[in-house]
Amino acid sequence: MTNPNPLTMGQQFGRRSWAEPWKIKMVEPLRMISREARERALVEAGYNTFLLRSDDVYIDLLTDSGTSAMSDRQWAGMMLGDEAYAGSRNFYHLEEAVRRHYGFRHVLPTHQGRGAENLISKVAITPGQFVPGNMYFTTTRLHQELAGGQFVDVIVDEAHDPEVVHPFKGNVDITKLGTLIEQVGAGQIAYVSLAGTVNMAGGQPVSMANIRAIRELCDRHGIRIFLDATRLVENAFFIQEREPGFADRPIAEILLEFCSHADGAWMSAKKDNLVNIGGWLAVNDDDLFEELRNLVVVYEGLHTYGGLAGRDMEALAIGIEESVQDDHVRSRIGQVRYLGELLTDWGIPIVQPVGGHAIFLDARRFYPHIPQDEFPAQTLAAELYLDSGIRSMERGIASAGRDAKTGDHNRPRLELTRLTIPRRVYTQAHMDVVAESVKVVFDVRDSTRGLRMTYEPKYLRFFQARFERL
Ligand code: P71
Repeated sequence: MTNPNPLTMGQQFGRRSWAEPWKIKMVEPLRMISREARERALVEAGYNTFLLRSDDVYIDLLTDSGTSAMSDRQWAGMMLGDEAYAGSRNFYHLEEAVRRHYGFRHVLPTHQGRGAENLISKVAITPGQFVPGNMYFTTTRLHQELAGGQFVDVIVDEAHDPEVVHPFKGNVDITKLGTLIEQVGAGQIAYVSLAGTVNMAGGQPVSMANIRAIRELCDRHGIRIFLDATRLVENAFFIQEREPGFADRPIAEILLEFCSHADGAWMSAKKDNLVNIGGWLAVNDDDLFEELRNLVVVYEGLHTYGGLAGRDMEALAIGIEESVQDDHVRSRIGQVRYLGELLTDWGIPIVQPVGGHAIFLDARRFYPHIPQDEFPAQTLAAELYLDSGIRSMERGIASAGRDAKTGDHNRPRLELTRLTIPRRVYTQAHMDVVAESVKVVFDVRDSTRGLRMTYEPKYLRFFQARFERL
């Protein structure tokens, strides 16, 4: 039967459709294995999606980290690698791109984000100091703790509630930050650790007004602000969209202004910056840079390569340029929203509003009958894989680890399963397949049982933990 009144998806959602500002030049075939084979693969992986082989995965939404597609210009750049041990020309291109778009004076390459986190934590934290931040990120907090710091969450309360709609759920609560400074004294604050967007809150942004207010407070107390710039370009998109006065400003300009309020930034270039591997650390202060430049040779490599090949730095320099283009960011976040709109329309509980890089399924509301100690978000990730071969990531009690003092589980309010969208990789049709699979798993939710952890590693346990069905 023909549909008498066919509507495009854009029309169904009451808006003009957008399309990607690129066309496809090369394709990578996908493989889909049988349900029986997925069943076996899942048991072998201990119900942990990190332990699956990617050959057994159909649509891989584990992460947007290092999984993006590079452009023809970036691949051409790979051929222009200057693999000199010292002073590679590609380093200078990278340095120039970071200076131009993030505005910081001194730049060090690192092998990826956590390499930069290690360096800044070691240099900027004195053991016993506190590090206030807008919600934790796993690797960021661990490096802060390994350096003797104590992370303190100062994000607005709204961030912990997946149902509250707020335009800037990544904001720091200025009162919480002010109270902490009063309680422990400014000298006991290592720095403010500010991420935009906030990954664990659902990819939620920080407003320009908020960073201005943090700057003002910190200036009064002589406290530094360091940014986690991993998804700061996406953060700038939300400022352009939602904050009065920014609608007509290009994303590149907003990004630069945001960074101008900070003392430095670390970056996992595997996200916004459109490369498969890489990171960087950038600061303004000469003395601080001196220390970092000395330390980078211990952990990463000489200060002009930091663990990266020349070709990686070239692809990264070009990736930075491409990543700040308005049409790129609009279509990237548009695709994430498209998936979010479908799921919302079908009544599936997700974190609202939809953030920049992923859809976060709210496993608490998805599986209200599974207690948090039975890993509802981990269960949901396993069920999605079983249904369709889609790989997602747990972001709940398993990711939160244990309290260093009591040894008990940390029990985060957010118990989420993340469907993370790589940049420039999947099509709208893939998003349809994903939405349909989530719906199938949702429809049989009542008969789904939770998991028990059978193996627990000491550090970042979610990566290698094993589970079995209850
Ligand atoms: C993501 C990742 C990659 C990841 C890391 C840890 C557990 C699972 C997956 C990495 C980030 C990030 C932010 C905000 C620093 C890093 C570390 N995210 N800050 O979301 O999101 O960067 O992976 O390059 O070392 O899947 P790195």
